[in-house]
Amino acid sequence: MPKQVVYEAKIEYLQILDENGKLDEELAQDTLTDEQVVFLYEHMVTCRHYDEIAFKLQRSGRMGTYPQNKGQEAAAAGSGFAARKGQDFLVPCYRENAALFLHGLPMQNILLHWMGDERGNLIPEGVRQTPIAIPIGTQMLHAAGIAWAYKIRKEDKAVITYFGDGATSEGDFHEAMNFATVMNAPCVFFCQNNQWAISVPREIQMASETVAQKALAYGAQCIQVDGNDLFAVYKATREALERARGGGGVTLIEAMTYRLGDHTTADDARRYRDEKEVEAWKARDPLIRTRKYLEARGLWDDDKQSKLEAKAKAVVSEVVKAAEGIEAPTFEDIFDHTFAELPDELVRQRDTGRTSSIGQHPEQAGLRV
Ligand SMILES: Cc1ncc(C[n+]2csc(CCOP(=O)(O)OP(=O)(O)O)c2C)c(N)n1
Ligand SMILES: [Mg+2]
Repeated sequence: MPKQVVYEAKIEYLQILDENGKLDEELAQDTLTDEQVVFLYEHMVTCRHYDEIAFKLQRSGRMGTYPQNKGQEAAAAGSGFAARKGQDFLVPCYRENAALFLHGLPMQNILLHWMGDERGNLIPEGVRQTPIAIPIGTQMLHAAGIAWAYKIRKEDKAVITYFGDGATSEGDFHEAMNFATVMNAPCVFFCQNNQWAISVPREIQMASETVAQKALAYGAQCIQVDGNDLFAVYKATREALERARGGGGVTLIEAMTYRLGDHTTADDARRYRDEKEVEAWKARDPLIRTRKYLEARGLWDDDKQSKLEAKAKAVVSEVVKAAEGIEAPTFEDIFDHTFAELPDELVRQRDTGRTSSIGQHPEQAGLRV
């Protein structure tokens, strides 16, 4: 008997707004309105300014490390905009500021986080997102669990989780994909493939040609999109979320983008990255592309740009003031946010400022037991 083909697949790539700001009108139908594109452009410019200021805060010793989002704003903003605020749940990594702010995270929270202040991780009531995740990959498991809970509760909601290309080489990614697909949980996996995992380029980190195809092994749907194209990102994400909410399964979206900055402020990408590659991607900058599109439609000009930049400056300056102006944390704060009822041992630690849990005998430390 001749061999048979038991599985065949193709991966689609979606681009709607090309690098010159030209739109494919047919594909763009039923996507973003002019008003929405203007709104998202303004948001992306504000986020870019925020990113630059965060970088300066670190350089001037006013903040710890910071991972710049620069270059990836369309991937974050377009996908975040496709999720329904206050309903769908965002489970981020650390390069999705634009999505998190769209869903109501106060902008100072991210600065506080990187200033080492735990209050930056306090998500306000009603804002549906987890704090940013620095351990690579862990958040995807949380996303699969949240999505499963939505399914069990029969809630008409979906989850979108963000991660990088490097994270798909972690076991957590595979476990989360397997769990979400087996449970048919309403979960969208959004990979920001920015081509690098610190100093490791995609091609020496994985042997698969695309990240998207990893979905096939788990029975998920997948698509690769131009991650610097607001329209493509928005369309693919909205469709994936709608499908997920309707019980239609899990989707892995691979957004092709680029990290224009260093990995973090602790890195110097010039040591391992070819400047020509960076220059090529600068030409695909999502902000430049979106602006070209708006200008061609008569919706944007230099005057609007300078007004926007002034506004972005003012907004970010207030945010920095809020982050730096917050009262100093108290010693007791570290006991406050984990337990509903503090165990006796921790009550003792809080009240005495001393521990007996690392080998100190309470009596030696002069503590009451
Ligand atoms: C579990 C774990 N292993 C290693 C690290 C160190 N680390 C921080 S970022 C990073 C690379 C992540 O690359 P990618 O997933 O592509 O995200 P990107 O930073 O490019 O957005 C690594 C290995 C970590 N934070 N957590
Ligand atoms: Mg990466």
